[in-house]
Amino acid sequence: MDHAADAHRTDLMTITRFVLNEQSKYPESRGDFTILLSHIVLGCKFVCSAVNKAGLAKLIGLAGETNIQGEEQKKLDVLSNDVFVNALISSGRTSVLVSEEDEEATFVEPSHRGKYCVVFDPLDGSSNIDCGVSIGTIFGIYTLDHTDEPTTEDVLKPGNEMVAAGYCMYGSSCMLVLSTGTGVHGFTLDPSLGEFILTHPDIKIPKKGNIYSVNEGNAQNWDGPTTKYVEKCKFPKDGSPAKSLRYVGSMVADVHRTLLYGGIFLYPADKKSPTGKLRVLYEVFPMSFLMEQAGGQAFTGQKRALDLVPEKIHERSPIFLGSYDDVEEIKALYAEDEKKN
Ligand code: FDP
Repeated sequence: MDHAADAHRTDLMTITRFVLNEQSKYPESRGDFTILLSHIVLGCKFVCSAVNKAGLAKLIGLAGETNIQGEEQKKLDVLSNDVFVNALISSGRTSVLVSEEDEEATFVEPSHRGKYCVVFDPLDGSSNIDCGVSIGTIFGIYTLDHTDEPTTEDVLKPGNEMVAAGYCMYGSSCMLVLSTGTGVHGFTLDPSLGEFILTHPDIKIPKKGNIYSVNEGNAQNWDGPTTKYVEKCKFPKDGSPAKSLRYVGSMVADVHRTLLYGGIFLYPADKKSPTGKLRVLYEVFPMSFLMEQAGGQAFTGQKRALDLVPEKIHERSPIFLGSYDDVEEIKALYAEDEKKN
């Protein structure tokens, strides 16, 4: 009998046990983060279940509303947003919530307030819902550093001040990837137990990868460094093999693959969208936080992504993230371009 394998099967490291273990390293901790996380986990399980039965339950299709970015909202987006807002408020551990689906930040009633601010995209990649492709929830967590009335300033902070970030991918399996600033850990939902189990401890992104991931349909509008970089991926002049292209069009899925296999994910600025498409607070920051914690890098075309200081809650930024060496290459091209201009 393989005792080690048996112990692995019977001594399960659930996400709650994992976070409690982490918490025990900080004697002053009162368990607030564990409680907050358990509410986020609940939201993820609910959305996972809704995504899985979307076709059956007629949740696919438009909800008949448009969100603040002018995009059509899907029924599942609306449902996911409601689920997360309710779960986060009822945790009693949050004061400010910023959701991709809500124009304004939500300020929690004083009776339910706590010391965290959560920024999130409840269902990212919504154009992929109707065809059953992987989608996900992305979140980032800040601490409230005062006891005055909370304001949006409490979340208009650089990503390097986040205390935790993660995403849940609703794919062939449901996986929650989390960092509390001490590495990146992946948990897979065991549907029979209804628990996220640690399956990918201490994820490290390969130093260099052989995949690039970008919407090449926008190529005619790219700037010089992005165009040169993608050209290098396809026609390398140093004798290295050409990179493979993989693009799901769902940030969580594209970033998840990049984290596990290495390579680079880019959503650059272009002439039509000079500030890029992806949102700083709940797309760029959490994914950049995870990339850095896994040993990779995240760059905006100008600076380290986590050093951006957003001025608006729905601000956008170009983003290049992934394997350390691959991001170094794009950084060098932007530096060269800056010297010329
Ligand atoms: P979606 O529009 O389907 O919601 O920001 C949202 C996002 O998806 C990301 O998940 C994804 O990486 C990106 O937009 C895809 O954009 P393009 O369709 O322009 O490639």
